[in-house]
Amino acid sequence: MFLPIAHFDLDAFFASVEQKLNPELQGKPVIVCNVDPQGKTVNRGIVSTASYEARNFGVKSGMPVYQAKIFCPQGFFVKGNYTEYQNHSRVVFQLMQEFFPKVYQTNLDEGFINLEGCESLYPDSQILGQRVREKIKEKAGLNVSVGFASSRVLAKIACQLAKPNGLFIIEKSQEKKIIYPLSIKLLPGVGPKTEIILNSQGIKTIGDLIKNKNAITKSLGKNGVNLYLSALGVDNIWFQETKAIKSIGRSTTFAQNTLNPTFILATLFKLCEEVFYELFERNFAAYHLSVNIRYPDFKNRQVGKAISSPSSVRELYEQAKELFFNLWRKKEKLRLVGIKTAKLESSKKQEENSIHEAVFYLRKKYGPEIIKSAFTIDRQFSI
Ligand code: TTP
Ligand code: MG
Repeated sequence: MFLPIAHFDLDAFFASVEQKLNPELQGKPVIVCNVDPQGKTVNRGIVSTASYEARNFGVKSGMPVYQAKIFCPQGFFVKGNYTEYQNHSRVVFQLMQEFFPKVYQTNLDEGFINLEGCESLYPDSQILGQRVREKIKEKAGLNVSVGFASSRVLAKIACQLAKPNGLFIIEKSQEKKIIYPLSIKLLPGVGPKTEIILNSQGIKTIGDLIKNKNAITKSLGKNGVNLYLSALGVDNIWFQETKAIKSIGRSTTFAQNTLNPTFILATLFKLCEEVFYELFERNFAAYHLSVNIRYPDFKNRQVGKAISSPSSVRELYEQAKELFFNLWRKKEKLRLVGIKTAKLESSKKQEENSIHEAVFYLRKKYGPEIIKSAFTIDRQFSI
């Protein structure tokens, strides 16, 4: 049977890349943590993702690392390697683009394939889904789950039902039977807060949500309308094909709270480097910049401004630094610093960018540590 939309999502993505690169980790509970600027995992950080072996112990994305260590003391806690994740992601998406004309990346590790018009080429979604899974395993060495359905939202739900390492197809005639009894947690757009609100209204399943249209539009407004459409399997605004990346940012939680400006600025510089090279890679010009800080009591402050698109890391950093000093009063300890660029527009690569290009390729090939600004060397190691 042919279905027009496929959704694919790599399994335990960061952890699977770590397991692939280090065979000793295969079959083991692996927990990828965000890392401090010295490259060490920190108990104060959070879990980026956990391998399915670690999930059996209750470890989840977003959990504080210290808690993950309580749940799974025998776990292998590894620091992330974003460059490797980007490289693996690129292999997967290039492969998909070779086979299919309409591939839409929605995240580093997930995307849709629109197969409308391809019915005679790929008449059987079951066979196609297995081929996609085999190809990704063969070329990228990673497990992927795939869902097929008549719309994007349903294909995304199907993909969750396929996990881990599986294939799930929701045929048109089976939609209600499959979707209605599912927990609202599986409906895209329902996060922990929305779940609490819906539960308080006695709404636990997607079927409940459909029966309570008025109640949810009252409690959730526009989001309620979008959720209602999703529950019906209709692609609302969240699923439109043009939905593009709106911002690119990075943040770092310090290993210890710090008020050392040299150290904080070196960290800010490193974040600027990462963001700058991601903008460069994606061919984006950014026209808005914001800086955020978090205090030890978890209070956050943020400030932003319009910028002319930065043409070097240094330029981005100088603007970020200015914003940072608008926010931060010396003598205040900080827990986290972050930057975000937004108002992104596609830009043409310029010939004069050859230095950036050279640095970019060195970073891609050998990792971000291969070439550093003198500004960050040494300064990062003193708190
Ligand atoms: P997900 O696709 O949400 O999760 P996953 O690939 O680890 O596991 P699965 O899809 O099998 O459920 O996210 C993709 C990657 O994004 C994930 O490997 C790590 C990163 N990530 C974070 O850094 N923090 C988070 O809170 C989440 C959810 C993901
Ligand atoms: Mg995934």
